[in-house]
Amino acid sequence: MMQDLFNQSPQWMEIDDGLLLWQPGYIPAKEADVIFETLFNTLNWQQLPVWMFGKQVNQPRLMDWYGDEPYCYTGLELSAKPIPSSLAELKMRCENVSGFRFNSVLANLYRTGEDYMGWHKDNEAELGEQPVVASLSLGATRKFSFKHDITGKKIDFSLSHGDLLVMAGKTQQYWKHALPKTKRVHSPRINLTFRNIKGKVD
Ligand SMILES: O=C(O)CCC(=O)C(=O)O
Ligand SMILES: [Mn+2]
Repeated sequence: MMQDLFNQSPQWMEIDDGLLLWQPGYIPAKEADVIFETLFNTLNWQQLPVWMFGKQVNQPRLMDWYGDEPYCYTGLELSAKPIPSSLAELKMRCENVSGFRFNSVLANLYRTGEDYMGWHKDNEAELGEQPVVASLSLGATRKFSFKHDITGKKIDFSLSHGDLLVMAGKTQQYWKHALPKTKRVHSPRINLTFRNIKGKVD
């Protein structure tokens, strides 16, 4: 928040083969409370099935999606649909602080610590060469982990209400990330990931 006030450029953090921007408390708590309530009550949360090891299973979380372009994510074909105003404003703020443009948002709702996201990369072809993903966290604090493909190095973040974490550079090429299960969390968390889907180039 201080960086906004003084209009300084944000502090990007270099990691081995990657680039992160972490802004804890980027959305002030009171405002984040209102955003959480609005999104919790108004988004079209669905538990979607995905194919895993030849079997159809329900994702261990709920999700919703909006974007200017279709997106093929974990085998799901998400069709284009306009970004609602509640998310468009947040998208603009993520663009302003990161200096990157986004045209879509994938929203995840983790109902309790039992909901999670396994190790993966956000590296679908539609995201281009060096995908930039801005992740905004609301609600319960959860651990978010990175693991380097070659060295096995791990970096853990504790993502709390209002925190922004932008992944850029080669992060999606060399690092997997995950939101592990935990028995310690009993309240919901919403995560918004803003992405830039490249349209079909004919
Ligand atoms: O919930 C999170 O913090 C991460 C979500 C994520 O990695 C994704 O949507 O691809
Ligand atoms: Mn991801």
